[in-house]
Amino acid sequence: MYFSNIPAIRYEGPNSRNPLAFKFYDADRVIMGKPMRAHLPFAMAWWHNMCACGTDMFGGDTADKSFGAEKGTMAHARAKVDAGFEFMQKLGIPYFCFHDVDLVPPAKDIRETNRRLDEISDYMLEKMQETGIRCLWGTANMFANPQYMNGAGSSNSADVFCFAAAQVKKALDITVKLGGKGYVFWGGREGYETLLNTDVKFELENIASLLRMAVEYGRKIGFTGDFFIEPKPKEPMKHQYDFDAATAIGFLRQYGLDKDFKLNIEANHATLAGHTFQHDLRIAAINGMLGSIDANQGDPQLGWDTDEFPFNVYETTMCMYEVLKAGGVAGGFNFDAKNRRPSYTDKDMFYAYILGMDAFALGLIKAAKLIDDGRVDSFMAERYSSYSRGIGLKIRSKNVSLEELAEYAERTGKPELPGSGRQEYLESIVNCILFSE
Ligand code: XLS
Ligand code: NI
Ligand code: NI
Repeated sequence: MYFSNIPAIRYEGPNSRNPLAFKFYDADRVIMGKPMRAHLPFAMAWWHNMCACGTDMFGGDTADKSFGAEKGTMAHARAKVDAGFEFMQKLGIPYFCFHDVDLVPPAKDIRETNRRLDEISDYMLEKMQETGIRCLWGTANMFANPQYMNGAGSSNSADVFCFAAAQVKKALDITVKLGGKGYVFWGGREGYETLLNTDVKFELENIASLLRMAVEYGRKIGFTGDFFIEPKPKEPMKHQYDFDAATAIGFLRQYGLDKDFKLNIEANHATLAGHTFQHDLRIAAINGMLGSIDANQGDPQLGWDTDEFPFNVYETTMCMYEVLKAGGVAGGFNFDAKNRRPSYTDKDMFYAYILGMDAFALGLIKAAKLIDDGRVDSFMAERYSSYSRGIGLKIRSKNVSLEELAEYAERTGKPELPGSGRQEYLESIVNCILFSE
């Protein structure tokens, strides 16, 4: 036991003062016909929770995640598995997500790294069978190794491209072995710093080739889940190709990848793109591409991917509103989030997940109320009601020409103003729902 001072975390309700209890996440509570656990398939991100120790650009580790073993060894890799499963069990988290390099220390030789991955995934499978915890998605880290300085699929080096292919192949093998529901491509360094040295079209074509080969190989070895692109506009590169949901969807369609891919939308990435989290969720959903969610939040005062645990209930409410409207997500809610650097103790790891899971549970409760209340939805329906009759209906049924519309306009004269948007009224409804029982 690595967290022997931490009990299993239970639901105690909003009045509980016990920091090691859920205040809102009540797994069995039924909301809109489904228990919370079914609405909110949470996942633990291996990299932040089991690996990241608080190092930043100005200083080293604050947290100790050696779990009693020497770092960089297979004993440490196994200790992380033990600690990770204990952590997820204590919180009732049903899934995990991983990068290849989160699981084992990479060796100098890729064959040895792959052997280590085989070994650790055998051990993980045992733990999965024992606990019932499952894999949400896997991915390959193709951004940390210096060889990826110019990207993986977008690299100017064909040899680097091959190495990336080898990594994707192995990460897919391990994902399939662990029964992962999805496979993610976050284009870590798929982007550029300057157009003076970058052939954008060439790089985009190469990325598409890598993705197509991944789909072909994945299907061949029996992967039936979704592939995901995780859009992000910047960081580490100045320009990243998968800027936002709309851009990624355009790319997938252009290269015929849209049948196999959906999107993994991360809150902090949407806000870095100058959108709200809700915006990117909506764009993904209306295109049938809302696959999975990286649950975190950014900081409006900081311009980078701070990957904070979600705390802002307005945001989680609007997220869950989109998710409920979309009929749920096929994937899950992966806490791609890390403790703040000064929150470095074991307890903080639990507090962070309790905060995040509660923030989403509260978001779910409030979003269901918003839908049930109906005022926002009925205002929206009313707002477009001129299209449900007469000339509007003709426009909707695409059963009219430009000439006919022009004639109609001349006949009716100047149109009336379109009706108030009532934004402040709607915002006050949201506040009433958020801050009443
Ligand atoms: C980084 C990304 C990363 C992906 C997985 O900003 O969010 O953590 O989710 O590679
Ligand atoms: Ni991120
Ligand atoms: Ni992410």
